[in-house]
Amino acid sequence: MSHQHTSLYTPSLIEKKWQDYWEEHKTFASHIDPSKPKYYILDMFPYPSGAGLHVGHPEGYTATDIVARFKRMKGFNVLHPMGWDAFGLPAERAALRDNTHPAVITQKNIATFKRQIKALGLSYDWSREILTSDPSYYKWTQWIFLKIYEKGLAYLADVPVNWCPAQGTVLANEEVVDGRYVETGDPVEKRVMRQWMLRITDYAERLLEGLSTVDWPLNVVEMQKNWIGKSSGMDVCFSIEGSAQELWVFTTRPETLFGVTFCAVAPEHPLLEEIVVPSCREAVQRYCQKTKALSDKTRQTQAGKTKTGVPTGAYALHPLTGDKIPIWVADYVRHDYGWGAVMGVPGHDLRDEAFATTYRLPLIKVINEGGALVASREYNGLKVQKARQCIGDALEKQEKGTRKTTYKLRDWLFSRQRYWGEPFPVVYDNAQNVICLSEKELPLVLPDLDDFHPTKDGAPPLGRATHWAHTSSSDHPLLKRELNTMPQWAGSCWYYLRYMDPSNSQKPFDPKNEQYWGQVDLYVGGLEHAVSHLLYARFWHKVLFDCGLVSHDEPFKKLFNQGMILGVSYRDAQGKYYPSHDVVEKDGAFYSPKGLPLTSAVEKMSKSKLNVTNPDDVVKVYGADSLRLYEMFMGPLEATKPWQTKGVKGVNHFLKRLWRLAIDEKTGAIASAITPHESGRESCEPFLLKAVNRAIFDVTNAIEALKFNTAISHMMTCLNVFKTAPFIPQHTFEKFILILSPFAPHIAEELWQRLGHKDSLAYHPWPCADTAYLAEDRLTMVFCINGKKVFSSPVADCLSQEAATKIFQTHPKTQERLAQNHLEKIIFVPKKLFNAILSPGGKPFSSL
Ligand code: ANZ
Repeated sequence: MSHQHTSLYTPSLIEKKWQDYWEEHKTFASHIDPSKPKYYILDMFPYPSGAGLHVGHPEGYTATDIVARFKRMKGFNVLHPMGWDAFGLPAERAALRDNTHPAVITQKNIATFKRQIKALGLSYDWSREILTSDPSYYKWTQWIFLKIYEKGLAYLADVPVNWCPAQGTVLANEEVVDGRYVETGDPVEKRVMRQWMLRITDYAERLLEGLSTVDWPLNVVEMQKNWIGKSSGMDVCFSIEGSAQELWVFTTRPETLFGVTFCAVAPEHPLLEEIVVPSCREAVQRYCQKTKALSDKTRQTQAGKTKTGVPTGAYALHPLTGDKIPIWVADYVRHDYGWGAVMGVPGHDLRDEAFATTYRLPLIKVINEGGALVASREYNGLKVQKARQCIGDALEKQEKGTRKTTYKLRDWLFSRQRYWGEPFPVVYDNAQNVICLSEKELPLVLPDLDDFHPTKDGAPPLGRATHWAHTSSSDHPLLKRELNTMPQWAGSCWYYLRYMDPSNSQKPFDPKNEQYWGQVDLYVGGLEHAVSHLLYARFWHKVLFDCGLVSHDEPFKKLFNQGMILGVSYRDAQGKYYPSHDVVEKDGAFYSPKGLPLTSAVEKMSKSKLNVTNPDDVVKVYGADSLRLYEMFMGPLEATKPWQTKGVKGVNHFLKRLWRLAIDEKTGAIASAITPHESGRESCEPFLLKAVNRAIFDVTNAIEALKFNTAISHMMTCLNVFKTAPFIPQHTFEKFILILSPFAPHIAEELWQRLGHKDSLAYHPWPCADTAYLAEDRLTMVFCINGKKVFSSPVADCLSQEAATKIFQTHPKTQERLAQNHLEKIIFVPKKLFNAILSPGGKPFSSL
């Protein structure tokens, strides 16, 4: 017997068979086809790490694969590509650890990733595969950089940078959290260096506005808004008593101006030296020394902590009243925001209140509970909005203030002192002028380096490529190359565009292709990219839009974040971890093989906790279809949830039951319970039709809503009904196979073929639910007149009194009595009884 007719459910045989079939038939290759609507579905492409795929990858990939397969069956022309985000620090760090060249390690890791991904039966169009570290790709990353430069959006500047000594490079603000590099936790310090910067701040407003045109999770929209950090407010000027200097502050709440009881400046404030009075000088100096030594992080994360400060002895003059206001120096005032100074309003600002409480400064309420101004002279009684406007006008008129919008977003630091990245396509002449390479000089290929380690002093490692680093042209005998490289985010800023036309050697992509494929319709990936990648890519996209190179100004129409998959870890009292397969469970408690009691915890998967699940192992034992089903059945896609191998067994069991239902155990042919189309028996089984139509309806809706776990339970319910039937019309059974196919494509293709079909089901039209079978279960309601039954009628579960009255009123058996009698009242017992109390004479029922 050929393996095609294996009689037991053997994923290892059928899965490989179908993966080969799809590859050989190029089943998922996509081409521009104007006769079909397009659907572009994208995964955040992985950086191919040495660890290979973890179970978090297939979560998002399966979800997008289900949608891709579903949309094809729905008649869409689907673009569903995959590629590799290979440049950047993570790959280089791995190469350093392994003592291998990053190019070599990247190729090796990609091979593993690709093998693993292919083993999952994901329907990617592999002909569109891209690699960001390939010169044929980064040629165009360099080309886009030049476009950005031509638009005046890239510039060199001596800037304070986040210098990470451990990594030997600078980092972008987005890569630093709490004073540490987010990837490694290495501390980061401030340094001034000459760097390439991208003017993302020019796009702050549009990056904000665009968020209202996309269908993104609210939390991501919120995170981007916060990162951009727009505040509308005013710069307000306080004169300083006995000084020609002015103290400027930025406030978002000018209406609270009459509640100002102090001003505070940051320890770095430039005026401090000058305004501090002699008796306070020493204390101020000591205070400043102390706070400046603290990192930004400690200073800013003390939201709950007591605020500290010391008086300067100087006074500011209130811009509208001329009242004297003490000036303090305080560490909760940031030197890098606004003017590095605040007007303190303890009555309405929590930080100011905390400060005022500590130092017994007065607190004045200037807005009452009704939202109207008090203690604010001629502005008393005005509502907040109005007061903001009037006080703003007054300040502007007296030249004591100007309205202003500020953003927290800073320009994007775009140079790295690392090897494994895109070289900048520019050279410098003797006078340090920037000269752009011409298009025909691209790609500027990254030179091979034996020693690509970062240097101790921050000099870029490309300086070691001495031949490469110096060049010349007809006009310039001596040119120096830029030795910094681009950050790892560069390649991912436009990869979704390259997929549309991956092998174009003349252009990054043909406008025709871009016009056809348009926006990414659905983009799925982890929440860790909420700000960085998704902000950078939107920025580049808008620049490309302004260059007329793309037709939409937002790249990703709908975004969805998959939740994190956690692992269950077990450890003993000594803190030693045990792998789950060594753990013995007894009466709900866990023990080591030697009987030590263990505690279990649900945590991020990590090698050191021995709680990592490798998808390869799951596929080996249960098959890819079971892995896919389980990844989707664990819970809502967006939820954080723990991996449980028990659950894989559960969905595997579901597939085995399906197999046993369809396949004759002895022959491997279709079981006799699946009756062919011509048998004429199909109409006899309304409960099967009901079950399958309900499943089609519910699964369709669930996929559209990305609720894959509920889709699977609907299919389980349907299979349970099938199991009770003595026979299942092939027709009906096939519909089930079709709706299962996006989730478990291998078993679906196999059964489909054994049912006699020649072609893959990948483009078979998605079944349509017959709504006639969707009606609620019917009940029987008794209709009475004066307590005596007149007739009974089958009704829907949820029948209302109005609908029951209609049935009663139009029934032939009630017509005569209704015409002669008067309705007193109706007694309605939902689902059971309708009783009309009639009495002779009076108005006929119908006129009520
Ligand atoms: C007076 C006031 C009264 C304020 C009130 C708030 C509430 P966002 O919205 O984040 O832009 N501020 C200004 N510069 C600051 C600095 N360098 N360090 C710390 N705080 C600073 O915040 C703007 C508000 O933050 C400003 O509005 C100012 O306090 C404070 F009931 O002014 B406000």
